[in-house]
Amino acid sequence: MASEDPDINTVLQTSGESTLKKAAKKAQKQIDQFFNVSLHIAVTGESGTGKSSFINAIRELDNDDKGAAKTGVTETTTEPTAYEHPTMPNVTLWDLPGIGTPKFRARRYLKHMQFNRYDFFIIISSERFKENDIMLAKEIKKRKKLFYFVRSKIDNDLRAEETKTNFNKEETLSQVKRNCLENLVEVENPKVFLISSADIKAFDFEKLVETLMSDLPQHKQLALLQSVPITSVAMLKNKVRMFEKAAWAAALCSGVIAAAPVPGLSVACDASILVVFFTRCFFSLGLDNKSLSRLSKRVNMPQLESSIKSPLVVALAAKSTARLSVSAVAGGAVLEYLCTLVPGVGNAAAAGVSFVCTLTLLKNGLKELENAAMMVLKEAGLQ
Ligand SMILES: Nc1nc2c(ncn2[C@@H]2O[C@H](COP(=O)(O)OP(=O)(O)O)[C@@H](O)[C@H]2O)c(=O)[nH]1
Ligand SMILES: [Mg+2]
Repeated sequence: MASEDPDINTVLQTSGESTLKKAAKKAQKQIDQFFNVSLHIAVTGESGTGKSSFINAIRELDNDDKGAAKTGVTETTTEPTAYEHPTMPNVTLWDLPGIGTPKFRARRYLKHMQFNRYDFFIIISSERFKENDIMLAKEIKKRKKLFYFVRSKIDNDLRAEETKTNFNKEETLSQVKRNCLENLVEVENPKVFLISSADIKAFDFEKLVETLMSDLPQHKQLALLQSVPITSVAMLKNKVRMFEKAAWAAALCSGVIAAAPVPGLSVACDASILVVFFTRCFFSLGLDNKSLSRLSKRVNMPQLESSIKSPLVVALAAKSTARLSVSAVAGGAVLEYLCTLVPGVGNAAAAGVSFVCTLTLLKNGLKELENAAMMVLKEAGLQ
Protein backbone atom coordinates (compact mmCIF):
# COMPACT_ATOMS: atom_id res chain seq x y z
CA MET A 1 0.00 0.00 0.00
CA ALA A 2 1.97 3.00 -1.26
CA SER A 3 1.01 6.26 0.33
CA GLU A 4 1.26 9.94 -0.50
CA ASP A 5 2.71 10.53 2.91
CA PRO A 6 6.51 9.99 2.89
CA ASP A 7 6.43 9.31 6.61
CA ILE A 8 3.95 6.47 6.20
CA ASN A 9 6.00 5.08 3.33
CA THR A 10 9.03 4.98 5.58
CA VAL A 11 7.05 3.14 8.26
CA LEU A 12 5.97 0.52 5.72
CA GLN A 13 9.47 0.16 4.37
CA THR A 14 11.15 -0.09 7.76
CA SER A 15 8.64 -2.54 9.15
CA GLY A 16 8.42 -4.64 6.00
CA GLU A 17 4.62 -4.66 6.35
CA SER A 18 1.99 -3.78 3.76
CA THR A 19 -0.28 -1.62 5.88
CA LEU A 20 0.13 0.83 8.70
CA LYS A 21 -2.11 -1.29 10.89
CA LYS A 22 0.06 -4.36 10.39
CA ALA A 23 3.21 -2.31 10.99
CA ALA A 24 1.79 -0.93 14.23
CA LYS A 25 0.84 -4.41 15.41
CA LYS A 26 4.31 -5.74 14.64
CA ALA A 27 5.95 -2.78 16.39
CA GLN A 28 3.89 -3.28 19.52
CA LYS A 29 4.68 -6.96 19.64
CA GLN A 30 8.39 -6.30 19.19
CA ILE A 31 8.49 -3.63 21.86
CA ASP A 32 6.52 -5.76 24.25
CA GLN A 33 8.95 -8.64 23.73
CA PHE A 34 11.92 -6.32 23.97
CA PHE A 35 10.87 -4.96 27.34
CA ASN A 36 8.97 -7.81 28.93
CA VAL A 37 10.05 -11.26 27.80
CA SER A 38 11.16 -13.30 30.75
CA LEU A 39 14.26 -15.43 30.87
CA HIS A 40 14.75 -18.08 33.53
CA ILE A 41 18.23 -19.52 33.90
CA ALA A 42 18.76 -22.63 36.02
CA VAL A 43 22.20 -23.10 37.55
CA THR A 44 22.77 -26.56 38.97
CA GLY A 45 25.64 -28.73 40.19
CA GLU A 46 27.00 -30.15 43.40
CA SER A 47 27.55 -27.99 46.48
CA GLY A 48 30.81 -26.02 46.38
CA THR A 49 31.20 -26.10 42.59
CA GLY A 50 30.65 -22.34 42.29
CA LYS A 51 26.96 -21.95 41.40
CA SER A 52 26.33 -18.99 43.66
CA SER A 53 29.56 -17.31 42.56
CA PHE A 54 28.61 -17.76 38.91
CA ILE A 55 25.20 -16.21 39.52
CA ASN A 56 26.83 -13.26 41.29
CA ALA A 57 29.29 -12.80 38.44
CA ILE A 58 26.50 -12.62 35.86
CA ARG A 59 24.67 -10.15 38.06
CA GLU A 60 27.97 -8.25 38.23
CA LEU A 61 28.06 -8.50 42.00
CA ASP A 62 31.05 -9.40 44.11
CA ASN A 63 30.45 -12.31 46.46
CA ASP A 64 30.46 -9.95 49.46
CA ASP A 65 28.16 -7.33 47.90
CA LYS A 66 24.76 -6.62 49.37
CA GLY A 67 22.11 -8.80 47.70
CA ALA A 68 24.70 -11.26 46.40
CA ALA A 69 24.03 -14.99 46.66
CA LYS A 70 25.85 -16.38 49.71
CA THR A 71 28.96 -18.30 48.73
CA GLY A 72 31.15 -20.83 50.47
CA VAL A 73 28.26 -22.18 52.51
CA THR A 74 27.13 -25.77 52.58
CA GLU A 75 23.70 -26.06 51.03
CA THR A 76 20.95 -27.11 53.36
CA THR A 77 17.95 -26.32 51.19
CA THR A 78 16.48 -28.66 48.62
CA GLU A 79 14.58 -25.81 46.98
CA PRO A 80 15.65 -23.54 44.12
CA THR A 81 16.44 -19.93 45.09
CA ALA A 82 15.56 -17.15 42.67
CA TYR A 83 17.87 -14.18 42.09
CA GLU A 84 16.53 -11.33 40.03
CA HIS A 85 18.86 -9.59 37.65
CA PRO A 86 19.75 -6.24 39.26
CA THR A 87 18.64 -4.11 36.31
CA MET A 88 16.43 -6.45 34.29
CA PRO A 89 13.56 -7.63 36.48
CA ASN A 90 12.40 -10.02 33.76
CA VAL A 91 15.64 -12.05 33.94
CA THR A 92 15.88 -14.52 36.82
CA LEU A 93 18.79 -16.73 37.77
CA TRP A 94 17.86 -19.82 39.78
CA ASP A 95 20.37 -21.29 42.19
CA LEU A 96 19.42 -24.97 42.26
CA PRO A 97 20.64 -27.36 44.94
CA GLY A 98 22.77 -30.29 43.75
CA ILE A 99 21.05 -33.61 43.05
CA GLY A 100 22.71 -34.74 46.26
CA THR A 101 21.90 -38.16 47.59
CA PRO A 102 21.51 -41.11 45.23
CA LYS A 103 17.88 -41.25 46.34
CA PHE A 104 17.13 -37.89 44.81
CA ARG A 105 17.84 -38.95 41.24
CA ALA A 106 17.57 -36.94 38.05
CA ARG A 107 13.92 -37.55 37.17
CA ARG A 108 12.59 -36.79 40.60
CA TYR A 109 14.99 -33.90 40.90
CA LEU A 110 13.84 -32.23 37.70
CA LYS A 111 10.21 -32.65 38.64
CA HIS A 112 10.88 -31.19 42.08
CA MET A 113 12.77 -28.24 40.52
CA GLN A 114 9.85 -27.59 38.15
CA PHE A 115 12.12 -27.96 35.13
CA ASN A 116 9.55 -26.49 32.78
CA ARG A 117 10.02 -23.05 34.28
CA TYR A 118 13.59 -22.70 32.94
CA ASP A 119 14.75 -21.62 29.49
CA PHE A 120 18.03 -23.46 29.85
CA PHE A 121 20.23 -25.24 32.39
CA ILE A 122 23.84 -24.58 33.31
CA ILE A 123 25.42 -27.65 34.88
CA ILE A 124 28.49 -26.59 36.86
CA SER A 125 31.42 -28.65 38.04
CA SER A 126 34.73 -27.48 39.44
CA GLU A 127 36.47 -30.80 38.77
CA ARG A 128 35.39 -33.69 36.60
CA PHE A 129 31.76 -34.05 35.60
CA LYS A 130 30.25 -36.93 37.52
CA GLU A 131 27.54 -39.50 37.13
CA ASN A 132 24.92 -37.16 38.59
CA ASP A 133 25.76 -34.43 36.06
CA ILE A 134 25.48 -36.91 33.19
CA MET A 135 22.19 -38.37 34.41
CA LEU A 136 20.82 -34.91 34.79
CA ALA A 137 21.89 -33.87 31.28
CA LYS A 138 20.25 -36.95 29.79
CA GLU A 139 16.98 -36.25 31.59
CA ILE A 140 17.04 -32.59 30.55
CA LYS A 141 17.60 -33.68 26.96
CA LYS A 142 14.63 -36.05 27.10
CA ARG A 143 12.53 -33.05 28.06
CA LYS A 144 13.85 -31.15 25.04
CA LYS A 145 15.41 -28.42 27.13
CA LEU A 146 18.77 -26.76 26.52
CA PHE A 147 21.74 -27.46 28.79
CA TYR A 148 25.36 -26.36 28.94
CA PHE A 149 28.30 -27.60 30.98
CA VAL A 150 30.38 -25.02 32.80
CA ARG A 151 33.74 -26.09 34.17
CA SER A 152 34.28 -23.50 36.91
CA LYS A 153 37.27 -22.15 38.89
CA ILE A 154 39.49 -22.36 35.83
CA ASP A 155 41.72 -19.66 37.36
CA ASN A 156 42.66 -22.19 40.05
CA ASP A 157 43.74 -24.74 37.42
CA LEU A 158 45.97 -22.21 35.75
CA ARG A 159 47.48 -21.10 39.05
CA ALA A 160 48.29 -24.69 39.94
CA GLU A 161 50.10 -25.25 36.64
CA GLU A 162 51.79 -21.86 36.35
CA THR A 163 54.86 -22.75 38.36
CA LYS A 164 55.74 -25.73 36.18
CA THR A 165 58.66 -25.12 33.84
CA ASN A 166 56.95 -25.84 30.53
CA PHE A 167 53.67 -24.14 31.45
CA ASN A 168 51.55 -23.22 28.46
CA LYS A 169 48.25 -21.50 29.19
CA GLU A 170 46.45 -22.55 26.02
CA GLU A 171 47.66 -26.11 26.37
CA THR A 172 46.46 -26.26 29.98
CA LEU A 173 43.04 -24.95 28.99
CA SER A 174 42.71 -27.45 26.13
CA GLN A 175 43.73 -30.23 28.45
CA VAL A 176 41.02 -29.31 30.97
CA LYS A 177 38.45 -29.14 28.18
CA ARG A 178 39.56 -32.51 26.80
CA ASN A 179 39.22 -34.06 30.24
CA CYS A 180 35.71 -32.69 30.57
CA LEU A 181 34.71 -34.06 27.18
CA GLU A 182 36.16 -37.46 28.10
CA ASN A 183 33.95 -37.50 31.18
CA LEU A 184 30.94 -36.62 29.07
CA VAL A 185 31.19 -39.22 26.28
CA GLU A 186 27.78 -40.54 27.23
CA VAL A 187 26.21 -37.18 26.40
CA GLU A 188 25.65 -36.45 22.73
CA ASN A 189 27.58 -33.39 21.55
CA PRO A 190 28.14 -31.79 24.98
CA LYS A 191 28.84 -28.07 25.05
CA VAL A 192 31.53 -27.27 27.62
CA PHE A 193 32.69 -23.81 28.69
CA LEU A 194 35.65 -22.98 30.91
CA ILE A 195 34.76 -20.17 33.28
CA SER A 196 36.21 -18.26 36.18
CA SER A 197 33.63 -16.40 38.19
CA ALA A 198 36.49 -14.47 39.75
CA ASP A 199 37.08 -13.02 36.26
CA ILE A 200 33.96 -13.57 34.18
CA LYS A 201 35.36 -11.46 31.35
CA ALA A 202 38.14 -13.95 30.66
CA PHE A 203 37.98 -17.49 29.22
CA ASP A 204 34.79 -18.91 27.65
CA PHE A 205 32.05 -16.65 29.01
CA GLU A 206 31.59 -14.80 25.75
CA LYS A 207 31.52 -18.11 23.85
CA LEU A 208 28.78 -19.30 26.17
CA VAL A 209 26.74 -16.17 25.42
CA GLU A 210 27.33 -16.57 21.67
CA THR A 211 26.20 -20.19 21.82
CA LEU A 212 23.09 -19.26 23.75
CA MET A 213 22.39 -16.53 21.24
CA SER A 214 22.30 -19.10 18.47
CA ASP A 215 20.30 -21.69 20.45
CA LEU A 216 17.59 -19.58 22.10
CA PRO A 217 14.41 -18.39 20.38
CA GLN A 218 14.75 -14.85 19.09
CA HIS A 219 12.71 -13.07 21.76
CA LYS A 220 14.70 -14.82 24.50
CA GLN A 221 17.95 -13.73 22.84
CA LEU A 222 16.88 -10.12 23.38
CA ALA A 223 16.48 -10.62 27.12
CA LEU A 224 19.80 -12.45 27.36
CA LEU A 225 21.82 -9.92 25.40
CA GLN A 226 20.34 -7.00 27.32
CA SER A 227 21.25 -8.59 30.65
CA VAL A 228 24.78 -9.98 30.21
CA PRO A 229 27.83 -8.01 31.35
CA ILE A 230 29.89 -6.30 28.66
CA THR A 231 33.00 -8.42 28.24
CA SER A 232 34.46 -6.81 25.13
CA VAL A 233 34.01 -4.18 22.43
CA ALA A 234 32.38 -6.86 20.27
CA MET A 235 29.81 -7.51 23.01
CA LEU A 236 29.14 -3.79 23.31
CA LYS A 237 28.59 -3.56 19.54
CA ASN A 238 26.24 -6.56 19.60
CA LYS A 239 24.17 -4.85 22.25
CA VAL A 240 24.05 -1.58 20.33
CA ARG A 241 23.02 -3.42 17.15
CA MET A 242 20.15 -5.04 19.04
CA PHE A 243 18.90 -1.64 20.20
CA GLU A 244 19.28 -0.20 16.69
CA LYS A 245 17.17 -3.03 15.30
CA ALA A 246 14.42 -2.31 17.80
CA ALA A 247 14.52 1.45 17.21
CA TRP A 248 11.90 1.52 14.42
CA ALA A 249 9.39 -0.24 16.67
CA ALA A 250 10.07 2.16 19.54
CA ALA A 251 9.68 5.09 17.16
CA LEU A 252 6.37 3.78 15.90
CA CYS A 253 5.04 3.02 19.36
CA SER A 254 6.11 6.37 20.72
CA GLY A 255 3.06 8.10 19.40
CA VAL A 256 4.02 9.51 16.06
CA ILE A 257 1.38 7.62 14.23
CA ALA A 258 -1.21 8.21 16.92
CA ALA A 259 -2.63 11.00 14.83
CA ALA A 260 -3.13 8.63 11.90
CA PRO A 261 -6.36 6.66 11.87
CA VAL A 262 -5.12 3.34 13.11
CA PRO A 263 -7.67 1.87 15.49
CA GLY A 264 -6.19 0.67 18.73
CA LEU A 265 -2.77 2.11 18.11
CA SER A 266 -3.04 5.12 20.37
CA VAL A 267 -3.66 2.96 23.43
CA ALA A 268 -0.04 2.13 24.04
CA CYS A 269 1.34 5.19 22.34
CA ASP A 270 3.39 7.20 24.65
CA ALA A 271 6.50 9.33 24.33
CA SER A 272 7.72 7.72 27.55
CA ILE A 273 8.51 4.64 25.47
CA LEU A 274 11.51 6.57 24.19
CA VAL A 275 12.65 7.20 27.73
CA VAL A 276 12.15 3.58 28.70
CA PHE A 277 14.01 2.52 25.58
CA PHE A 278 17.01 4.68 26.42
CA THR A 279 16.87 3.71 30.08
CA ARG A 280 17.15 0.06 29.03
CA CYS A 281 20.07 0.86 26.80
CA PHE A 282 21.72 2.91 29.56
CA PHE A 283 21.62 -0.02 32.01
CA SER A 284 22.48 -2.62 29.39
CA LEU A 285 25.61 -0.71 28.37
CA GLY A 286 26.68 -0.45 32.01
CA LEU A 287 26.40 3.34 32.15
CA ASP A 288 24.50 3.53 35.44
CA ASN A 289 26.33 4.75 38.52
CA LYS A 290 26.38 1.38 40.22
CA SER A 291 27.95 -0.38 37.24
CA LEU A 292 30.45 2.42 36.77
CA SER A 293 31.57 2.50 40.37
CA ARG A 294 31.85 -1.27 40.43
CA LEU A 295 34.03 -1.14 37.34
CA SER A 296 36.08 1.69 38.88
CA LYS A 297 36.76 -0.48 41.88
CA ARG A 298 37.61 -3.52 39.79
CA VAL A 299 40.14 -1.81 37.53
CA ASN A 300 41.31 0.39 40.37
CA MET A 301 40.56 3.62 38.53
CA PRO A 302 38.59 6.09 40.58
CA GLN A 303 36.31 8.58 38.87
CA LEU A 304 35.26 6.59 35.81
CA GLU A 305 31.84 8.22 36.21
CA SER A 306 33.22 11.67 35.90
CA SER A 307 34.84 10.88 32.56
CA ILE A 308 31.38 10.73 31.01
CA LYS A 309 30.33 13.96 29.42
CA SER A 310 27.26 12.79 27.48
CA PRO A 311 24.24 14.95 28.40
CA LEU A 312 21.98 11.98 27.62
CA VAL A 313 23.79 9.77 30.13
CA VAL A 314 23.62 12.55 32.72
CA ALA A 315 19.89 13.05 32.13
CA LEU A 316 19.21 9.31 32.29
CA ALA A 317 21.28 8.93 35.45
CA ALA A 318 19.29 11.70 37.10
CA LYS A 319 15.94 10.08 36.28
CA SER A 320 16.85 6.46 36.86
CA THR A 321 16.10 4.77 40.08
CA ALA A 322 18.38 1.93 41.04
CA ARG A 323 16.17 -0.55 39.27
CA LEU A 324 14.59 -0.46 35.91
CA SER A 325 10.87 -0.29 35.71
CA VAL A 326 9.02 -0.58 32.45
CA SER A 327 6.35 1.81 33.58
CA ALA A 328 8.93 4.53 34.15
CA VAL A 329 7.31 7.90 33.81
CA ALA A 330 8.62 10.10 31.08
CA GLY A 331 11.75 11.87 32.24
CA GLY A 332 11.16 15.44 31.14
CA ALA A 333 14.83 16.33 30.94
CA VAL A 334 15.57 13.21 28.91
CA LEU A 335 12.83 13.96 26.38
CA GLU A 336 13.85 17.56 26.13
CA TYR A 337 17.43 16.61 25.43
CA LEU A 338 16.41 13.92 22.93
CA CYS A 339 14.55 16.54 20.94
CA THR A 340 17.70 18.60 20.58
CA LEU A 341 19.29 15.64 18.79
CA VAL A 342 17.12 16.29 15.77
CA PRO A 343 17.59 19.66 14.14
CA GLY A 344 14.37 21.58 13.81
CA VAL A 345 12.43 19.67 16.43
CA GLY A 346 13.04 22.16 19.20
CA ASN A 347 11.51 21.20 22.51
CA ALA A 348 8.24 19.86 21.15
CA ALA A 349 6.94 16.81 22.97
CA ALA A 350 8.10 13.81 21.01
CA ALA A 351 4.48 12.83 20.42
CA GLY A 352 4.20 15.47 17.76
CA VAL A 353 7.34 14.49 15.90
CA SER A 354 7.30 12.53 12.67
CA PHE A 355 8.38 8.91 12.40
CA VAL A 356 11.52 9.80 10.47
CA CYS A 357 12.50 12.42 13.05
CA THR A 358 11.86 10.03 15.92
CA LEU A 359 13.98 7.38 14.27
CA THR A 360 16.80 9.89 13.78
CA LEU A 361 16.49 10.92 17.40
CA LEU A 362 16.72 7.28 18.50
CA LYS A 363 19.73 6.59 16.30
CA ASN A 364 21.55 9.73 17.46
CA GLY A 365 20.77 8.99 21.08
CA LEU A 366 22.01 5.41 20.71
CA LYS A 367 25.21 6.62 19.10
CA GLU A 368 25.78 8.96 22.03
CA LEU A 369 25.32 6.12 24.54
CA GLU A 370 27.54 3.82 22.48
CA ASN A 371 30.31 6.42 22.42
CA ALA A 372 30.02 6.94 26.16
CA ALA A 373 30.22 3.18 26.82
CA MET A 374 33.16 2.87 24.45
CA MET A 375 34.95 5.64 26.30
CA VAL A 376 34.39 3.89 29.60
CA LEU A 377 35.92 0.69 28.18
CA LYS A 378 38.87 2.68 26.91
CA GLU A 379 39.39 4.60 30.15
CA ALA A 380 39.18 1.33 32.08
CA GLY A 381 41.78 -0.18 29.79
CA LEU A 382 39.40 -2.89 28.63
CA GLN A 383 39.35 -2.07 24.96
N1 LIG B 1 39.16 -19.09 42.42
C1 LIG B 1 37.84 -19.28 42.24
N2 LIG B 1 37.06 -19.59 43.29
C2 LIG B 1 35.73 -19.79 43.07
C3 LIG B 1 35.16 -19.66 41.78
N3 LIG B 1 33.83 -19.93 41.88
C4 LIG B 1 33.60 -20.20 43.18
N4 LIG B 1 34.73 -20.12 43.92
C5 LIG B 1 34.89 -20.36 45.37
O1 LIG B 1 34.42 -21.67 45.63
C6 LIG B 1 33.69 -21.72 46.85
C7 LIG B 1 32.29 -22.29 46.61
O2 LIG B 1 31.59 -21.42 45.75
P1 LIG B 1 30.01 -21.22 45.80
O3 LIG B 1 29.68 -20.23 44.76
O4 LIG B 1 29.54 -20.96 47.17
O5 LIG B 1 29.54 -22.68 45.34
P2 LIG B 1 28.06 -23.34 45.39
O6 LIG B 1 28.01 -24.12 46.64
O7 LIG B 1 28.00 -24.22 44.18
O8 LIG B 1 27.08 -22.23 45.33
C8 LIG B 1 33.67 -20.29 47.37
O9 LIG B 1 34.68 -20.16 48.34
C9 LIG B 1 33.97 -19.44 46.17
O10 LIG B 1 34.63 -18.24 46.50
C10 LIG B 1 36.03 -19.33 40.68
O11 LIG B 1 35.62 -19.21 39.52
N5 LIG B 1 37.36 -19.15 40.97
MG1 LIG C 1 25.56 -21.84 46.72
